[in-house]
Parts: sequence; C-alpha cells; structure tokens
Amino acid sequence: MIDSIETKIDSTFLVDVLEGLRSNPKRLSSKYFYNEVGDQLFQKIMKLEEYYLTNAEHEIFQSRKEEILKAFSPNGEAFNLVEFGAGDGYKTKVLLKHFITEKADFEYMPIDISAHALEGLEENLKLEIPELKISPLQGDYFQVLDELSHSSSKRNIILFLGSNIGNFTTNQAINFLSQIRKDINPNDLLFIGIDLKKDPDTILAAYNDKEGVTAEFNLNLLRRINCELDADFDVSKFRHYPHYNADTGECKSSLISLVDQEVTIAGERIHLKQWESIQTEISKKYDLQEIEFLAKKCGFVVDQHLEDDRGYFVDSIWRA
Ligand code: AVJ
Repeated sequence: MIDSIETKIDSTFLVDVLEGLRSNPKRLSSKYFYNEVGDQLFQKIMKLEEYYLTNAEHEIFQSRKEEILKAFSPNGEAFNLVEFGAGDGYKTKVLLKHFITEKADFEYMPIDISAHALEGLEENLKLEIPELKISPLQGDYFQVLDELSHSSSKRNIILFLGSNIGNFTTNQAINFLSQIRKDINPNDLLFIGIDLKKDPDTILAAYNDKEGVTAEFNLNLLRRINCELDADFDVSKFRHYPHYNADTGECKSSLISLVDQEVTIAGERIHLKQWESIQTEISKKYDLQEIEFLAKKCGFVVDQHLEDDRGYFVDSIWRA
C-alpha cells in the first residue's frame, strides 16, 4: 500500500511542498508552476499587453541582432549557442534566423529538465528553420554545461533570457551565476536578459493582468498539488496577490487564504488562517548599477548592455 503511494507521488515535489507549507511564512516554489497547463498559461501571459517583458526583449533582438552576432562571433568563429530553459523559443528564433541568414557557424543547444518541452521545440524549429543545427540537451543546467566545457573546443555562448534570473533572490542569483562562471571556459560568454526597475504601476500590471491569466497561473499551482500530491485545496478560497517593493525591486506573488481553513496533502493536515499568505514567486527587478555589481561579484566582466527603446529591459553580455 505504502509502496503504491510512493511510486505514484513525486517525492521531491511532495517534500518541497510539505516543507514550504510547514514554514512561516508559508511558501511554494515557482519552479513548480510549469506543468502542462502551467506551460500553456505562461505562453498566454507572454502574449498579454501588460506583460511587457517578452515584447521588450523581442524588440532588443530584432533591432540589435547584427551587433549580437558580432559579439558572439567577431571574426566568424564557430560557436555553440547554449540556452538555459528555452521554452517555446519565440524570441530566440529572431536570433537563430538572423544567424542562419548570415551563414554563421553555430549549433543551437537548448537545455531543459523537461524532455517533453525539448521535443516540442526541436520539432517546431526543424520545420521553421530547416538549416538550423540543433542538439537539445536534457538534464541539469550545470551538469550539461560542465560536460560541454570539457568536450567542445568551440566557444560556448550561454543564453539565460526572459528575466528568469528574477525568480532568484539576490543570494540565489549570486550562487547560480557564480556556478556558471566556474563551469565555463575563458573565451565563453553569458548573455543574460534582465527586467529593469521602472514605474511600479507598470510592473504590478504585468503580474496582475485584467484578464486574470496570471492569477490562473498562480492558482494552477494549487490545482497541480491537488492532482499530483493527493491534496484537497479549494482554489476558490484563495486569491492571487502580487505586490511590488520598489526598495528591493522584488515583485512577489502570493496566494492569500480568504478563510480560516484546513487542507490535506498526502495525508498531512495544514492549517491556514484567514488572510494568511503563501509566497509563490519572486520576480526581481534590477537597475544597471546593480547588474554591474552582480556581474563583478560573480567573477564576470560586463561587455555590453542592450536596452529596448523604453528602457524597460536589458540584455547584458558578460565575459569570463
Ligand atoms: C518566466 C520567471 C521570467 O517572473 O516574470 C510571469 C514568470 N510569473 N508572470 C516572471 C511569470 C508571472 C516570469 N519568468
């Protein structure tokens, strides 16, 4: 009996969820947003008017693609384009198409934990850009990067786009980026997309869209826990609550319990007081000075900042 429960339930997920809900304040990790429904909702978010991040980075790629290729391959040298957490490749395609048109000598290597996501991306790219050399790598970012650094003599350009770095606290970001720095070779580059501090109203709107897609995205985490961890959250008793702290640049999302309630997860009962929150996501915003400090702290040198016209977003090129 116990055996059958254990094989049905992903134990890391369960341990993380229980640990987070036993903590004070309660928390759940945003990395668990992305099941199949979560992936679809995030695709929808990226198309929202309010979610300026995707358009801003797309604009940067569109208007600076020549410069970007020049930075990646100044004299036509071969390179590997290694993308961490590639998603649907909507923005990356702008670069890939340009590089192909310019006959750049490169291979595209999207890395993802999800084999499913990688298969979809590869299929789509093979249709849309048949000339592209693509080698998807399934696994942990650092393991893959470490292997690649030892096995390939070509320059590795690491793409970490879309302000995914924003999901980390400053300390987590420092650890993550320092690990990248440790794993790469001297001639390699990190190309990192970061959302910038701006009018707090603009930021809040991006995480509180009128259609309620972001609210669904956040609440979907509870639905996922219900399905996968045998839990009984009543989603209607929670409210999506994004809040931005201009002092720290942290836009946090939480789920607020609207009533005093009890939830059962894999047999364990968790009590939630009325108005108690569960922290689910941090989407940190930086300014250019903080980005330079972060780069330096992690052992990188900033080569270039590429910003969109409104100054909403930056793609920053760091060298080892
Ligand atoms: C994919 C982590 C960059 O934090 O802006 C979008 C995820 N969350 N809307 C972000 C997200 C709510 C997104 N990142």
